[in-house]
Order: sequence, then C-alpha cells, then structure tokens
Amino acid sequence: MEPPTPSELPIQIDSHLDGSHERSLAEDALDGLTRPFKELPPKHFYDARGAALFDRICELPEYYPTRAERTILEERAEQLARLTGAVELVELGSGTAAKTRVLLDALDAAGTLERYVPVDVTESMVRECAEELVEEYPGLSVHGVIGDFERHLDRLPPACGPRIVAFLGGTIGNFLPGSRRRFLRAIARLLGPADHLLLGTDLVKDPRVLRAAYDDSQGVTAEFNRNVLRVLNRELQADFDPDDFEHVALFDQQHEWIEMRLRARREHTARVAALDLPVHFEAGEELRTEISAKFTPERVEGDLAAAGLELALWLTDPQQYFAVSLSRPRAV
Ligand code: AVJ
Repeated sequence: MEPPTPSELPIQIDSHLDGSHERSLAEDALDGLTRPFKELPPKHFYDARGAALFDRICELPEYYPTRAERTILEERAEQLARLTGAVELVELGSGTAAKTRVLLDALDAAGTLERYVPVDVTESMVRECAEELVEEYPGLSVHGVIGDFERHLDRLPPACGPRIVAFLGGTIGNFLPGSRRRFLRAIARLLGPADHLLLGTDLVKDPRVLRAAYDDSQGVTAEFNRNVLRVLNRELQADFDPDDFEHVALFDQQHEWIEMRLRARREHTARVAALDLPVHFEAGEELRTEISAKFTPERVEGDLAAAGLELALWLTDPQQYFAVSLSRPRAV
C-alpha cells in the first residue's frame, strides 16, 4: 500500500509559538511587577508542574467546577449533538481533553463527527491527546493548533462543516470584564450562521463555598499559586523564595470575582536577572495572580449579547453551581 499523503494523515499539528510565549512572560513580568499594585496574569501558572497541580485541584472535594461541568456535559451531550449537528469540535485551552470525550462520544453517536481542533500552548499535551483520540475514534481527524488562544484565534483551520467552539472550565472568568467582551467578540467572528459557542461559566454562590474552592484544606491551590514564582525563577532566572509568600484567596463581593494573591511574609527584594529587575516587597504586600469571575445568568446573557451571540440553551447542575451555555450568532 502507498504511504498516505500528508492531507490523508489523520493528525496535523500547526505551531505558532516561536518563542512568543517566553516573550510574553518577560513582558508580563516587567509590566506587572513594576506596578504599584503588583500583578501577574494567570496563564503563566501552567508549566508541567502547574498543570499537574491544576489536575489535582480538579479532584479536590472543595473544587466543584470540574465535577459540576462534567455532570452537565454527561447529561446533556446528546442534546448538544442533536441541536448543533456539529461535524467538528474546536476546543480552546484543550489541555488533556478529559471532558472533550463526552462531547466527541455524543457527536460520534449522532454520526456527524469528523474533526477535532484542540488549541493549547502545551504541544506535548496536544500531540499525546491527538494520538489517543484518532485511535479511540476511527475516522476522526485531529488538527491541533499550538498557540495562545488570546492571540492565535485567526490561525484556526477553516471549518469543514457546522462547528462547536468550546471554551470550558470557567476559564472565561480569568478575563477582566472589558477584555472578556473583546474575547467573546473575537470568538463570535469565527462563527458562521450554523456554528455554536459552548461556554462554561462558574456561577455566583455562597462566598464560603467559593472561598473554600480556592483555599483548599490540603493546600494544593496554595502550591499552585506559588508555582508562578517557580516559573519566573526558571524562565527568567529570578530568585523568588516561594516560602516567602502566603496564599490568599478572597471573594470580591462588588466585582463578583475570586482573587488569588501572594502575600509577602516579610520585607525583601527579589531579583529577576533576565530583566535586570529588582522587585521590592513590603511585609504584607500582595501580588495579584488571578481573578476568577463568577457569573449570574443575566451577566452571561449580557456578555454574549454584547458579542452578537444569542443563547440557545442554558444548562446547570442540580445545585446551580456552574453553567454551560450554548449560543449562536444572532440572526440579522
Ligand atoms: C482554570 C481558570 C477555570 O479559575 O477556577 C483553580 C483556575 N485557580 N484554582 C479557576 C484555578 C485556582 C481555574 N480556571
């Protein structure tokens, strides 16, 4: 038999990273660590250790979002497949694609599934999961895009039929409100009239439940939070001592978001050698490392509407802790 030509290969991976991820860490560190209120964006948590810590967070009794979202998808995947008739699933921030299989199973059972398009910065995860999935789903092709979904949305391959763009896990909550709407608008621009956005959003609830989810009793989230300092140490030759910082998680009632911070236990100056930058901390000074916005149904619908999208389906778990919404371009 002839070896398959490239276009027949079930796996294609395009990489758009070319060192730009490292650049963005340096830029974000320079920008964020020289402000009066120090700040780092949460995307830098996720090196191999950070990704493993996040996987452990998802198993914690206090961290309900992953379980709630999986429950919703398991119960409603068939309906989602039927409503969308999707031939392809594009997943932003695919990671290990754990909950993706629930959706792929449903599209497969409906007989429409042709292609999976994972978008993630971690090349090894995209490759491994592509290889597993083409084994598990005969006939499936996987077109992986290695890149930052905030910057490389325009690099997606053209749709091969009705598509679902999935942005799950509540990661939309990492955006501040303005950039959240910009990002949703950028996603909306990718959608044709037959396409859908599947969005996971964590919901506003009892602050005690929220705080516990971000400050677990085993200290896994604290270690995950401090991991960003290890990333800076390795990638930018910094000398932060993670033990100099205390994990802080608080619910900001006014903004309805969780904030994670690292609080300096003592006054000290760390150095970021790659930037030739001293970073001074007063005792008790805090560095904001993440916001994780919590939503009301009205807020989700308003954000979607601002992006030109209309709600097709609103799904929650029995406790109403988490929501998965299906939306589509508003008919004009
Ligand atoms: C991956 C952004 C959805 O905000 O809940 C978990 C990250 N941070 N525990 C979240 C996270 C602390 C998570 N997201």
